Amino acid sequence: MELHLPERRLSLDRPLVMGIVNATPDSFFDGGRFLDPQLALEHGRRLVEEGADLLDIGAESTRPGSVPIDEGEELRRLVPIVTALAQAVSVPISVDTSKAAVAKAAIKAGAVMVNDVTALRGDPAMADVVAQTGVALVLMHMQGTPQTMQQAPTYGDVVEEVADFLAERARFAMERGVAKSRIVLDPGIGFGKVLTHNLDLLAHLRMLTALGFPVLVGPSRKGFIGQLTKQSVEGRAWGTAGVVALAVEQGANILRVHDVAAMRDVVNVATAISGRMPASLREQHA
Ligand code: HH2
Repeated sequence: MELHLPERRLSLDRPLVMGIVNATPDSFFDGGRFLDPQLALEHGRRLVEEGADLLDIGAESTRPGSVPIDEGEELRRLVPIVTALAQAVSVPISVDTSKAAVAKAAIKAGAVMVNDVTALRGDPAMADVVAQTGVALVLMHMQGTPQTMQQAPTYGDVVEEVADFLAERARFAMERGVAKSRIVLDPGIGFGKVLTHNLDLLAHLRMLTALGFPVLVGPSRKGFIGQLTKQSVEGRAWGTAGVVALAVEQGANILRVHDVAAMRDVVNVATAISGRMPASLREQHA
């Protein structure tokens, strides 16, 4: 399987690690650390040195209860960082935004993927921006909005509902001109889900990979890991490692994480054991 980007194809023969760069004052883990473009640039560079296959740059927190920011502020935070990182690193750059104008400016600055946590429901102009520029697109499931999503999330069968939603959003994107080879699906761990919803989705990730699109999973240091381990955000790397290993075993293609060096190792080991190591690498180790 390959993911098509504007000027290159990204092989999905092995699972990829996407490193997170949050240029926000309020993200739940790294808020305030990389708001300064120079610090964000250094952080992104470090993540690539640690083995990130892609970077995801966001300027608006979507943690539960977060306050939306306006377009001007998002552009001010994001564009300098995308510009600097696109020149500094050779891995593809994704932008975590739901606003078409922000996506457009970030693509002009060098981004080749749009990570839209609203799955094209947030801004009616987003589908055209993605289709016309030929960038890749992450469609994520979320019940409600970040402001309200954790108040009382309810599902009949969470796995079936998320799979149906993602299949419908992929159809919508394709109707609007986004090529199938550019679409990635994401169950949206922690977005309008209680602990059991997250666990059901992670245990049945195969139901999502069966839809025929690459699957991205973003469990990094999230609240459900805190519930299971009783750890604060700072102490959730090991819990994240557990999720990442099992997600690889279940067929996940892209793991979105804060701790690239550690999760690179977790992904490599889980990839080998689950029989997903590319043939060329297997031969080297034979
Ligand atoms: N999770 C977060 C943000 N963006 N995008 C996708 N596709 N999937 C995810 O699971 C996902 C996402 C939340 O994590 P983080 O960016 O660390 O926090 P914040 O939203 O507070 O900036």
